[in-house]
Amino acid sequence: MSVKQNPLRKYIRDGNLPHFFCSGCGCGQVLNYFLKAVDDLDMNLDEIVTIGGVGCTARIPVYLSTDTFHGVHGRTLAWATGIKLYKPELKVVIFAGDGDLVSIGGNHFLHAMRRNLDVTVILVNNFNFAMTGGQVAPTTLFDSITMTTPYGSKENCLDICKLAETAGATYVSRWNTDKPMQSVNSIKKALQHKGFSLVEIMSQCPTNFGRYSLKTGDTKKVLDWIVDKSVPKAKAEKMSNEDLADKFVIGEFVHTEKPVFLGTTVYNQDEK
Ligand SMILES: Cc1ncc(C[n+]2csc(CCOP(=O)(O)OP(=O)(O)O)c2C)c(N)n1
Repeated sequence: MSVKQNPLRKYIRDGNLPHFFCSGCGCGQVLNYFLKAVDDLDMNLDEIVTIGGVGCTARIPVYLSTDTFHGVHGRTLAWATGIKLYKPELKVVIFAGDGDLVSIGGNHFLHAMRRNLDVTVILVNNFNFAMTGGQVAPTTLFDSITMTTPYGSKENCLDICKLAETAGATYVSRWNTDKPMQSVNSIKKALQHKGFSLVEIMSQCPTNFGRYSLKTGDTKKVLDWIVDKSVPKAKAEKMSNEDLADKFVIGEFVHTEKPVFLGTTVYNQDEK
């Protein structure tokens, strides 16, 4: 009996499987959505550079057959800026966890959006610092119990899409791992977009977020929690701020055009 191989397998870097994600983690789903988008758009992997900092999400590029930069925590946009200024023709895609992007990497994130740097950021928001064992993150909900907030977090949770909208990102959307088609479509739009694009995908982390905050390691229960809290944009527009306080609005928030940042001098290799 022959086993039919997943056609997206051709984009996976030889020799790097099995992956290191925990059972039930959403990072594999997000990797799959990205590859589906690349395949649908018939993109040439030689023209894509993928970047990850440090974290579970940041490890996604390690499995891809693209040129890949896997570096240090929170500095993905600094490398992306360098790569884009040197070779603007490359498509640069960052995979970042919420801690990587808006905690240690927050300042880079803010200024890359302000400049409208031409990169795509795929953010996996699992509401905690997962790789290091489930510490509180800027996306952790108020009063949530985490490994470092045993009495509940007393910090307000950051809405990353709202921040992106305010800071000047030109494509912004948010989905969850229960919305595969919407996620793939948004990644496709982001990859075709000229300017700073952000696709946030809320994702289940049963191992740490589930265990500490929801008192369950059951993947379905963690995903159900995310789905229950997700409100489509059209419905949210009719709800009060109070009712939306602990909800996550999903949908497309920004899709616009603005000049992109190319630095002051762009060297073309032929001109050197
Ligand atoms: C400069 C630096 N600070 C802290 C760490 C420790 N560290 C490694 S991964 C991580 C958290 C990752 O969380 P997040 O970015 O949300 O990604 P996730 O693992 O949840 O996907 C931290 C704090 C590090 N490796 N380098």
